[in-house]
Amino acid sequence: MTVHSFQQHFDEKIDNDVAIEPRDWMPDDYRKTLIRQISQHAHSEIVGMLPEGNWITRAPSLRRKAVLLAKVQDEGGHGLYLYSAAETLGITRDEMYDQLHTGKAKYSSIFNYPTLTWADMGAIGWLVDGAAIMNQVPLCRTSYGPYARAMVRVCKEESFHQRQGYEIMMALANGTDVQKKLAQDALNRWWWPSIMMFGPPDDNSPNTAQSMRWRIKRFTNDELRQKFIDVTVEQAKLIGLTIPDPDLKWNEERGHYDYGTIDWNEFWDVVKGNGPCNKERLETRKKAWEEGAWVRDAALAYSKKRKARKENKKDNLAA
Ligand code: BYC
Repeated sequence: MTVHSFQQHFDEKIDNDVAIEPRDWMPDDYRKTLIRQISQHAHSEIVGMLPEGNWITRAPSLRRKAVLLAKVQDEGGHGLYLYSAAETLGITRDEMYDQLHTGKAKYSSIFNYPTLTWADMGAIGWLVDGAAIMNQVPLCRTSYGPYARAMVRVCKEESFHQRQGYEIMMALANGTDVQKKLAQDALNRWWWPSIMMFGPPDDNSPNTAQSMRWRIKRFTNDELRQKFIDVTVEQAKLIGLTIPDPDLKWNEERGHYDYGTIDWNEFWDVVKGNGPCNKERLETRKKAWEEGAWVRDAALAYSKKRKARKENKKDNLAA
């Protein structure tokens, strides 16, 4: 086959919603885009463990502690499925970690904000995992097979995460005045960063058009943001909390909520590394990597020893 016919075959698969698999021919830029998106997604899951991990020892009851611990462990698992999916594209895990630690690879802006009170656990589950589900359910139909399959399990777990967050918010919103204030304060601080999670507006998103053509992305950033706002506003009403956006208004003609102006300067500032916790998050990940060196060395030494033992046995049998 010529490169031209490889390309044709690839295009036909994309057009007919046939998944692209690791051994299939794919354009270099398709591979590069997937490595970028999947590895950044994996990094987001791993860095995303930090803001909530910060509250495990301070959870208000044993039940809350067990649930939060399970959630944070799930995020670690999501990171691992995603690193594995990215590895099928020809990048190693060490290379991906290196890109994270040197600041070459991004991770979601949302995890550069601090978790100040217990109510932030509710807001993260409700809003951040809610936004993640909105973005990730369509990714179950993304064109690259290993990424799509990883997303199916991730979404099932994210759905539990979103509910546990909303349940925390509901309990606080129905609690004492102080608890209600904590819930409202958490919503005030997490609302705008959560709607920024969907990425820059479509007219300023360099990757969207091509990723939509390749069916890596099934909806644009603005489409997903709008869907999220429409469902979340109703959820806030249900528990008596107020979305901190005075311009939020139902638009009968569009059949959607209109919303206020997003501070994109803040978003780009956080993406460039100047958010409230960027340095701390990266330092924590680097420290974990350095302090885990002995575990990696021990695992490698053990596997080498096992291999040598197996080979010895084979030689003895052959002799
Ligand atoms: N933060 O052209 P665009 C989770 C970057 S984990 C930082 O629209 P694209 C969870 C973007 O990378 C949530 N950077 O890009 C975990 C690009 O820069 P590069 C993570 C952002 O890729 C634990 C530039 O801006 N989810 O849910 O077409 C607990 C231009 O953007 C952000 C995923 O990763 C951002 N928010 O669209 C709880 C989902 N947004 O790479 C929850 C998979 C944009 O060219 N990823 N940038 O240097 C995606 O769906 C897409 O990659 C995005 C961006 C929608 C995020």
